[in-house]
Amino acid sequence: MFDNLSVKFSSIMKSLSGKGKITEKNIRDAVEEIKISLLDADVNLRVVRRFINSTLEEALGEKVLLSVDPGQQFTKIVYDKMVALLGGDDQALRLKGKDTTSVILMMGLQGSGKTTTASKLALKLTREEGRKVMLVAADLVRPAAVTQLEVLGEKVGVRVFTLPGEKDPVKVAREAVSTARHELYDTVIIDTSGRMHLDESMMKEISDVAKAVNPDETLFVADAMTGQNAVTIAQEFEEKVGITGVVLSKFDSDTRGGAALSLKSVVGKPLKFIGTGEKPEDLEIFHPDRIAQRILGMGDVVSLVEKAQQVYDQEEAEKLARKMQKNTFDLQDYLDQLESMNKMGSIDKLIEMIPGAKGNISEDDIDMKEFERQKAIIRSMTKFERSNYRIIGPSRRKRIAKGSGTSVADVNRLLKTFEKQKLMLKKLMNNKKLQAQMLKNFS
Ligand SMILES: Nc1nc2c(ncn2[C@@H]2O[C@H](COP(=O)(O)OP(=O)(O)OP(=O)(O)O)[C@@H](O)[C@H]2O)c(=O)[nH]1
Ligand SMILES: [Mg+2]
Repeated sequence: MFDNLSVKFSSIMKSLSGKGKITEKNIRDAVEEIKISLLDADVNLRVVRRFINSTLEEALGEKVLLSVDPGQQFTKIVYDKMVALLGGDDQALRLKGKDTTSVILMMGLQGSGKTTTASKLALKLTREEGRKVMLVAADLVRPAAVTQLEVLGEKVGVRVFTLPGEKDPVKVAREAVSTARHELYDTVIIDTSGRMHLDESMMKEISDVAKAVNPDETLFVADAMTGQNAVTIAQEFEEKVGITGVVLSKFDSDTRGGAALSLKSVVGKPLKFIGTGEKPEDLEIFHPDRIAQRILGMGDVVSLVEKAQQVYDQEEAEKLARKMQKNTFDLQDYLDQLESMNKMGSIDKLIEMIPGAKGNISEDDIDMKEFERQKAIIRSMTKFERSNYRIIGPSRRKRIAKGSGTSVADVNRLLKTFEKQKLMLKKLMNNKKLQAQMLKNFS
């Protein structure tokens, strides 16, 4: 699954990577290509539109961060959007504690994978969470359905509840839950018969079962191979019965993946598991982030970008913090800071990292607009001047102004700003409590 999509995404991202600067046109072109790829992958049109619009909006508005390749930055935006599209965080089953009995109801179209998934889930909950699980054969339509579940139950070592001769699935389900309560099973998984969504009486039957046992989880099993259709069907089940989560079966199949990408967004219910094969072990928790990485064919790019940002901030901030503590922060440090700043100042960031410091240093002390001029001024100073700002008298100021193409007033203002900032930092550093907090941030 997603193979095609992944190849296309990789090539789109590659075309942007390594560029020092990304233009609006680059972004628009890339987004257009993403749109085509998603439509090719059979993703719901409305979902594609929403995805594209929000990606474009953010990518065009994004302040491309320093030290990060803008292509990577764009990839990160697309990745974040993709994770959100897939549901954001992992969604665990919402089951009650083991001291009581939780009910999971499986439903879905014929052949979607309900019975298989029920037994896979039984194995997972038993093995990984130590739950005591009972499987319930409430598919009384297909002749071999009960036997199928019994065979699978035996394979995974889980008891299968049956009521031979009974034709009403509501009764079987009810009886099973009451038996489970008596015999202290903490989880009941009810397998139901496959139904066509257009069949009203079948929809009523599953809805009756649901009402009778009041499930904690009603899992809709969608066959990944049904593509777009899975979305429409899920909506129908959601309306008629109510869904708490989706299991996407046959994820291992060679499909385009549109269903997986559309389900959460259209139905509004989280994907909880994916079926990755026919064996009982082949059930995985659905991780939106990992799937997104796979779709984007990006391996570790995301964490790399995040790390790069982190390391940068951490190292710079640490260095600066040490200087601040020793009160040796000089004009050269100030220049380093200016040079390593993009729109987001390191000093600003540092201030934000220190709880309580924000009000002590105002943003006016670090006027963003003056950065370029300030950099030029400091670059016109000698090394000695940079580390001993007090010696910069009138004649030096005149020389520096001339060298940097600014005025003496500009130089005066810079020195004033710097002095003020240094004083603020000193004041800040004398505050033991803040200092302790700051050191804690770096440890
Ligand atoms: N490759 C693969 N096959 C699967 C997966 N899940 C189910 N299957 C296969 O799909 C077929 C149908 O699975 P069932 O579990 O019987 O489906 P069902 O929804 O219970 O079907 P009915 O009870 O007839 O409605 C079986 O051959 C399963 O082995 C999966 O994740 N991957
Ligand atoms: Mg079945």
